[in-house]
Amino acid sequence: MRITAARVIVTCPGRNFVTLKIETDQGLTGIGDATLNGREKAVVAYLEDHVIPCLIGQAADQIEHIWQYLYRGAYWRRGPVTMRAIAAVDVALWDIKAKAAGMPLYQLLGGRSRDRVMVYGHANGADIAETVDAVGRYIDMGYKAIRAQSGIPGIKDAYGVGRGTLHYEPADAALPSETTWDTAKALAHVPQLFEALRATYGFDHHLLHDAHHRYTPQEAASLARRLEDFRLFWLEDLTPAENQAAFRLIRQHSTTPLAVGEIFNTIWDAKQLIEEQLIDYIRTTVVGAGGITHLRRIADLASLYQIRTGCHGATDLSPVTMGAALHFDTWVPNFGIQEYMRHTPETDAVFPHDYHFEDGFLHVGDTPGHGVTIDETLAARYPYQPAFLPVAMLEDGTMWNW
Ligand code: CS2
Ligand code: MG
Repeated sequence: MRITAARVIVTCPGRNFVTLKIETDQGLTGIGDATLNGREKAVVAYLEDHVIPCLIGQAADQIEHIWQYLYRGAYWRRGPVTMRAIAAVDVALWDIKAKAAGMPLYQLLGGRSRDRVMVYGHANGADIAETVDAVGRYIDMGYKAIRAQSGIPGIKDAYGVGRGTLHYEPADAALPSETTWDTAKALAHVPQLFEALRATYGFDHHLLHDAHHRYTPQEAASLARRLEDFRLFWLEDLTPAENQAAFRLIRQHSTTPLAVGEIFNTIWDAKQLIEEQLIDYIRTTVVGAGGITHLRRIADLASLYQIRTGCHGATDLSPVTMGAALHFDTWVPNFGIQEYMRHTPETDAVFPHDYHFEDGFLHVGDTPGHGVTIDETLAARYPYQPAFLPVAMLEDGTMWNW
């Protein structure tokens, strides 16, 4: 089976998505997600100018060979743009291979390790009271695990507090919107949020929190220790992880479980974190870390150290990624949890899929392939809209980590 054509479909049903569609000489097609929030057009160009010309004529069933060709052949290795382009090709080819085999993708990976996939949703509010109510709504929807983020007194546009009750999209302007940060105010506030949540709902539900790279290692260690009594499922992205060794300090002071990795794009970004057991969950994704082929390698390394997967699943990862991730989650032995920020009805209409949510779990479908398609006619009705992620600054104007 040979690749005869490939094209990039950009659509914006409320937010931008970049999808690669690969066609073969046996009539089978496959799709992969290539969305990089705030930098979508960079991946479009990388695919159209530097990847697709190399795919035509290649054997569609040689997934590993093509992965190695695109990774080693680029010479300039790694990075979010390159690895998302490779991921899109990889997932489209796995989709085709599973269709050719007449089986859902999870069967091709090795079959079920579980009958359903535990997910967590995003509850947020302008203040503690609103966030407590929002968590209650997620409990009423059946969620077993809920991420809680609240506005922080004195901080403009604190991370994770969206507009509206269910859907949150941070890429909100044609140029980066400016938000502020103040670590002292955050360190004083976050423990109060989880004290209120545990006092209201007890310990029957998993609670998670995303620190979104805002703290220094010492501040991160302090927060992790102060939250220990509230028994979080995880504290995420506590401190920028370019310096993987920084997590040693956090580990020395706290047993709060740690999750990192949504912005990682290869195994090398996490190797030290995993080998030194500095984290408990690895957040790398199908779209962000080179597709199924590479994510499988990361999960296998993590399993040697009893580290579990916790794939990122924000709205800026398309339903194609969610679908492929669910097949991965259904197979991977060291599964932890799957993030599930619901897409809007407009997005779901552009990307018909066979997975469904029930009582706090996502259930993968059994359609051959990854179970997600794209309605190209509908997609064409939503042209690309420039959208940047915000930037964050300290109150004196110092650039910080958004
Ligand atoms: C967040 C993301 O869901 C999360 O854990 O870190 O929503 C992140 O802010 C976005 O994916 C950025 O585009
Ligand atoms: Mg995050």
